[in-house]
Amino acid sequence: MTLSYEELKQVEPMIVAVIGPTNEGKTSVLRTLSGDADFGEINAFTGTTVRAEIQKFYYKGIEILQLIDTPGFQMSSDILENLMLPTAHTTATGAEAILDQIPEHDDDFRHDLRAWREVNRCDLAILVVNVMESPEHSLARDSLQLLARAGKPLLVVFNGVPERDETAVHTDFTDLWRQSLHANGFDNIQVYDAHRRNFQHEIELFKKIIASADKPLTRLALGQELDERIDRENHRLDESRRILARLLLDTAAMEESRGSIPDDQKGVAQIELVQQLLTRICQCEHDAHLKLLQVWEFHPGILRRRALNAETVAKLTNDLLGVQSLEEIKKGGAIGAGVGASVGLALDIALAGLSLGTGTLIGALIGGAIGGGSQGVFRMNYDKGEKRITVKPQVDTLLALLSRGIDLTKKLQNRGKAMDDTNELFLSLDSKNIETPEIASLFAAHQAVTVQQFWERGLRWMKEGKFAEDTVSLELLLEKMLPLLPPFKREE
Ligand SMILES: Nc1nc2c(ncn2[C@@H]2O[C@H](COP(=O)(O)OP(=O)(O)OP(=O)(O)O)[C@@H](O)[C@H]2O)c(=O)[nH]1
Ligand SMILES: [Mg+2]
Repeated sequence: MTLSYEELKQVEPMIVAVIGPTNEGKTSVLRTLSGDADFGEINAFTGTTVRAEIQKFYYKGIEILQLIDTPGFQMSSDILENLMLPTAHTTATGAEAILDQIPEHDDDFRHDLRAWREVNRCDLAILVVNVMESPEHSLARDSLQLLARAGKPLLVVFNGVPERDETAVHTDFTDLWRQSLHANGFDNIQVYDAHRRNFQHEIELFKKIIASADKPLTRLALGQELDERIDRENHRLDESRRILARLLLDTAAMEESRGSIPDDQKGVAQIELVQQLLTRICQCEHDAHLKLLQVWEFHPGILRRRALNAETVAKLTNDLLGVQSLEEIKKGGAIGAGVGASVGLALDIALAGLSLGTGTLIGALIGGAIGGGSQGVFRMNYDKGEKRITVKPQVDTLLALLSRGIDLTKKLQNRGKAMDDTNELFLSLDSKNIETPEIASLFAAHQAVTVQQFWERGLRWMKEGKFAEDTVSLELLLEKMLPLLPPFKREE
């Protein structure tokens, strides 16, 4: 059901106060959740946010939600003590009663006062806690007790701020937090990490906010905004897949060629041509990465590049196939171009998902771009008549580009806007540095024993002429790997 304009005009924004002990990541969570990298002040000291700051959310131009960042609690223990004093006369209840116990003109209580004013007027309070720290320290413990007395609907967000001391052992206090919260009557909990953004968690967090909205029209508008949020994420994923497919198509179509090369200069010319080709591929890859950064709205400065060069490509080939497999093949008599062909073939088979060459548009383009006799990384051709050398990228290079592209996309998708730009993002071809588990395991699978079987089967098929050499696997790469960036489902 869509809201009419008349209904939309009647929507009142839901008021949500984001609260909690100081320095546990309230402002960070809000930055990542809103995708607004400029929101608020963040730093490693306590008392960073000094006054309430509103982040507004809109649906079709109508304000539907306010998330209010607040100064962190610092004086919970004192406030709780005041509340327990026999002299603490108050007729007020809930958050009002707590506000009554906070001195108005005492500078020490300035932050807490401003935060509790927001608690008092909100429809829902979101308590942000750091689960890397125990809930048993006094600020956390007493803040929970105060909140239990305030009687406001509470949604708890688990954020993870690791110890700043790099050598410290990181402990996850999630279970202890759940127990402490439960003991205070709070069971509405959502994990949402400000630095490692998880869009599924984001959807769940919004759903929990929506469930607490008591005005029906506001609830409807919030639900529709969530659907649009999911559409926006899917659109970014679509764009990313398109950018990567384009990169692969462009690269597959590249070649470098030079004629009239005497026999004794063939070696040098080959190296030069490969270098030219690599430079072009690197440029093309870099452009694609900049486009990805744009799609996910990140500053280009965050990307520390490990360029694709001859060394990294060679390393990748080695990563993929393992020295041992190469040795085996040599023993079997397949050397030179045969090895190259088998490399391509092994990849074809490994990645095929057993649906070979369906003759789609991509297939046709690639079929033309890279023909048979693959060399794995690059293919070199020497035309004796024209004395012409031609080099073209091969399937390993494409696999490397696509792996890095998918890995980068995932890293960008999962990078919270709260992380600052000095925190660089590394891309490399070393399987140990690949964060996307599916890609890492794909690489691992190549290195595993099964590779051996692929090789053997591939060689046998080739000998028996069952496997056409030009069923190049770009199409299969795209088919198999682009689904590693799956879309999210809209809510019902
Ligand atoms: N690694 C990591 N650090 C985080 C995360 N969230 C917050 N931080 C760090 O924790 C510190 C405090 O974050 P803020 O967002 O300023 O915390 P706050 O609760 O708003 O703090 P006050 O406004 O001072 O009460 C900063 O140094 C952040 O970079 C996280 O998810 N991961
Ligand atoms: Mg703050």
